[in-house]
Amino acid sequence: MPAAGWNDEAAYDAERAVSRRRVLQLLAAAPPLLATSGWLPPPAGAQAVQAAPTIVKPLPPEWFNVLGTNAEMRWDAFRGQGFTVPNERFFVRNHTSTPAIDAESWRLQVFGSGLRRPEGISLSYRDLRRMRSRTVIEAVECAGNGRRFFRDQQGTPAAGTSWSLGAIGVARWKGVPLADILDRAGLRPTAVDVMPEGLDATVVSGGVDQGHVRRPLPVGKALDDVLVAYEMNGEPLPPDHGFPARLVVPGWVGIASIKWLGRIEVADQPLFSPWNTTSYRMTGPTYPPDSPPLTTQLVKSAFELPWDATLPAGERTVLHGRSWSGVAPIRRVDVSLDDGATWRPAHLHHSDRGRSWTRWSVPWTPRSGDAGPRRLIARATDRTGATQPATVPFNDAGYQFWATVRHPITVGGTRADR
Ligand SMILES: Nc1nc2c(c(=O)[nH]1)N[C@H]1C(S)=C(S)[C@@H](COP(=O)(O)O)O[C@H]1N2
Ligand SMILES: [Mo]
Repeated sequence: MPAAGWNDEAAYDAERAVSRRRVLQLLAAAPPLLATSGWLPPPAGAQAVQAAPTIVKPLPPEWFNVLGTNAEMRWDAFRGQGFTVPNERFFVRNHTSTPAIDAESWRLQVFGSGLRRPEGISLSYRDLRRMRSRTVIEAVECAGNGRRFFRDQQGTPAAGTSWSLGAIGVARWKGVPLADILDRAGLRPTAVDVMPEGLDATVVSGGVDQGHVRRPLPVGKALDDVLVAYEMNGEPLPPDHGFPARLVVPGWVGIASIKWLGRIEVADQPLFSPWNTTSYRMTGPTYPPDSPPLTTQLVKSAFELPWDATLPAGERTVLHGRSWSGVAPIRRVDVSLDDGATWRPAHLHHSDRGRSWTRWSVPWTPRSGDAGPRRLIARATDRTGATQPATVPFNDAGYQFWATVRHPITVGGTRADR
């Protein structure tokens, strides 16, 4: 069993059956799989919904908001889904474009001054799949998830992709512990940093080529719980999510979980890249110039409800949502139905006892006296006692908006009124 608290096998099996059905539909609609690469071409007719050409999978607008080269999951479309996010609904964050990689010729190079022999080792896809595997349920969440609320709730827009709360997904990942790969490569006790690098196109920003997407991890984290994943929810990694192999770095900002892994440098001195120096650090009025690179994600919550939903008065509804933290499991969730004036505890889903998210619900029967616009708020607390604040200090790049989000709805008239 996975270490991270998978307790909902029935829901998992149901999801897997659905995704298998979906694959069969795709196969029926599309040319045969390119057997060696696991590449799944988009089904016929997908062009109509393929708004971001840098992403390979279909992005139906009822499941995704497309934002530049990225696509966020719509929380309103996620109502009633199981614990994990099916691959076809998982958000995508691409600095450039999803590459097509042939698994037969693919190699993972592990090298550097932190190894007994600096030339290191080269692993094939088959080598990787033959090593001892581990399966975990973990979230991947973008550091900028919730960014638009710096503007919408606090009046200060931040630069970057204007995510709502949908730049998170939870999946069941299978792969090889990075610790085992480093062990096989001959890690020296003097090793300090481990830098995974992607095979997607290099990133050009302001006319300067920044090289391939890469970001160092301290060796302590690399040896702790990091996975080199090759399966996502029981299928080979989809092209958009890092085929043939990606890192999954539990609890940390999504940029740490490098997709389309090609090289891992292991060094006996600190390593640097634009992604731990220029970006993915806090900068701005209240932050010191030497703020450290971002690591763990903070507490957040989302309702599985349309923005500006209308709920009829006089009818019982059950509000659903999820809360998560990269630091510790969720201990409690409080919900306000009146913009923060009063709070009631949400009912937590008993089977969700992991490090990734926790589902919750709150029953509510709005009365006719409640008619009109109002805001719903969910506020989660994790087991370290960290509770979502009402506001957070601004930072230039809009990272880590973990304040409570005020979700607008309207209570309509009773059925008799309408
Ligand atoms: N090689 C590579 N790895 C990458 C990225 C990328 O653009 N290239 N984006 C990162 C960011 S910022 C995030 S949030 C996650 C998103 O993972 P997903 O697209 O599978 O949801 O991948 C990370 N790994
Ligand atoms: Mo990200």
